[in-house]
Amino acid sequence: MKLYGHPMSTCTRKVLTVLGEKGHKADFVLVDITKGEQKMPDHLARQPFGVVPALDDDGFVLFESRAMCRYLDETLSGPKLTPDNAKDRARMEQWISVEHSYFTPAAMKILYQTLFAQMFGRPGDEGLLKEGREALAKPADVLEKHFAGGSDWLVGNQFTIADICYLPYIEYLFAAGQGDLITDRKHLASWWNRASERKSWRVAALKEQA
Ligand SMILES: N[C@@H](CCC(=O)N[C@@H](CS)C(=O)NCC(=O)O)C(=O)O
Repeated sequence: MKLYGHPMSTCTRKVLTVLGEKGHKADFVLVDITKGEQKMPDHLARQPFGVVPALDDDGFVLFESRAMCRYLDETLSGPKLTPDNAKDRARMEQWISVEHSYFTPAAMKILYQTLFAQMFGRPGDEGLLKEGREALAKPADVLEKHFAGGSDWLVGNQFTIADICYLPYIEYLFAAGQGDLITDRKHLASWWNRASERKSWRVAALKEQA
């Protein structure tokens, strides 16, 4: 199995974390997004939108990181990252949808005006940063309320794909000096501490890739 990606890519890291949880490895093929390799014809044949990651499982080629996470969980041996019963599975999907629809767009808005602005050597726009922070407050409050109810993870006591989907964006919020959005919410912060200590995540995260 081959995973085409980049170690700094949030979406690649989700897939690496799932692989780590399952106790499997894929052959990692670097697509250097800093050099535009994701827009080259050979990669576009795997990922028509010209982004990373892409997965090739013995000729079965898949794009979209969340689809890869579900596919790998279902097909690989190892601990299950998806609940068995319908209600819990629906809850997992609910939290993945919250991540995709509300949390990540707001986080990316913040990151473009902070971390990524610094990387590209341009100043961040304070107004857009404020908008991003305001937008992130709502899903962060919803998560805080959920964890205040006593659950260790997003779906009761089972660590699932839903927990994994948030990790790369939160790691970058801290790297961007915006970690107060998490630490100001003590139950969300406790979950982050638990989740980010998992070996699978630590291996996938930037600091361990360097
Ligand atoms: N919906 C896609 C998003 C993939 C994505 O945005 N990848 C980023 C890195 S995390 C990328 O390749 N950026 C380079 C570019 O936009 O050219 C997925 O989940 O796989």
